[in-house]
Amino acid sequence: MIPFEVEAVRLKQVLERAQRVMITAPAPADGDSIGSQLAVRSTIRAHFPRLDVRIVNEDVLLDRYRHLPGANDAELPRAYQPGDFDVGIVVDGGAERLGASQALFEACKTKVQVDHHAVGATYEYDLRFWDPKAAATTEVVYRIGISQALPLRLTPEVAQALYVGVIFDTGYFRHGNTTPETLEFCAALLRTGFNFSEVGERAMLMRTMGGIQLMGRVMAESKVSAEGRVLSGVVPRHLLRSFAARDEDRDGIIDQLSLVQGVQVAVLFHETEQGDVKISFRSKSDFDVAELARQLSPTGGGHRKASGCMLRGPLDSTVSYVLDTLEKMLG
Ligand SMILES: [Mn+2]
Repeated sequence: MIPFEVEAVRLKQVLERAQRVMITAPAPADGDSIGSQLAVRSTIRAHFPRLDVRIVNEDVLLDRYRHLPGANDAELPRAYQPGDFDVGIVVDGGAERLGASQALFEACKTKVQVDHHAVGATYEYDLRFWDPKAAATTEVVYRIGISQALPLRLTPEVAQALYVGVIFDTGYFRHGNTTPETLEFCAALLRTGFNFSEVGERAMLMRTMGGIQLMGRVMAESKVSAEGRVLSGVVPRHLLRSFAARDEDRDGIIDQLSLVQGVQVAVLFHETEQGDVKISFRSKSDFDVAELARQLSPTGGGHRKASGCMLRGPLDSTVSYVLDTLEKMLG
């Protein structure tokens, strides 16, 4: 693994002159986003104890990540004004997707990106730590941390934050983005001795009762199309309400759908509070779902095997439109 030696020296110089640093991520902050943010904050605090470093995200952090040490300090953008921070660091996704945090980030004198997404890299950053081959952004953070300029102190607290990023983005080391380097990096994390079984279960596997009932219903009502190549599930608002489930309870449903025999592309439609439709894609073939997401929406994107986009409602016509588009692209 090649550390980001040159970039780390430059980041160190920037931080030496800084006063206040914001670490942000596109919404919704997932396991990789919050894991990366916590580890970046620890590294900066260890080297520059006088610096004021804040984690600022558009949405309230999901309950499943609250057990990570320091995660409860994450703040909302409304607590700040543009100009409050002089260095902005965006992790795990481009600055163009920052939503309510965007204005704060734009006003930073130095804009830094730490990421592994292959697409959405049009934004002009002052400094960029980017590797599309990294399984997770936390792997990129770890590599910054093995530089001589900004060495990371790998405590059990930091290790579990980095670990959650990797298991989230690799689906517990199942996806093709897992490399020998990923496993070597995780070996270093496990040597710090944190309870990886418990940390992983809480962040990834635990469900509320309403969540598991919602999952059951969506799967029972999932529909096959494109001659059996596509399986899609729909989560309308009323269903969420009837099980007293929350938005995040849809997590994991798409992965389960994609594991049905013969399915090449799985799709999950999720109606938002505002009546928009959030769509997730998983590909089990060579079909590039990042390209599909980009075709459907300018803000869509992700990875070849896992992507997503947001479209306007109403739900029913959006479902037909997306499934038709997908079927045409599949040929
Ligand atoms: Mn990621």
